Amino acid sequence: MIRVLTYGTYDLLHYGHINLLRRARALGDYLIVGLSTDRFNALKGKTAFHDYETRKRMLEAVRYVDLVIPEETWEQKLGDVQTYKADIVVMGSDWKGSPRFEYLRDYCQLVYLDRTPGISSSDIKEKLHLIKEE
Ligand code: C2G
Repeated sequence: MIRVLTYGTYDLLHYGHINLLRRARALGDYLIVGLSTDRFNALKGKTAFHDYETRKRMLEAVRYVDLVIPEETWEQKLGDVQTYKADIVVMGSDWKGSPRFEYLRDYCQLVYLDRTPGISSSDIKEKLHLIKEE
């Protein structure tokens, strides 16, 4: 049983997120998502449109996701790898080489998957705002 772990805010769930989750799950047999809490988003300088509970419920409805856990700090990742016996940590390529993840190489496999171009939660928010104004 290969267990895969990934992290994110997953706000306004879109096909870029789904592409990541599908490919991450395909690397193993079980996918855990560390979902950024609203407090942690504030730490990341992000304000999600949907709150944690809503984002969690939406993620849990995705066929590729087996378990959603809260991501509350940057530092919890090694503990999560050990607690959930993750064999692989997967992130989108925008995180490639980040010290926030690179140290995990001593404890598990670390895989960066290409981001899906042309879509992001912030773009969606911007475009929705423009439509509202028309
Ligand atoms: N992603 C992607 N393609 C996009 C948008 C996002 O592959 N067009 C990926 C990101 O690279 C990330 C995941 O989808 O792996 C979730 O994206 P975000 O919710 O934006 O996550 P982020 O804010 O980068 O949070 O501790 C790590 C952070 O919690 C990651």
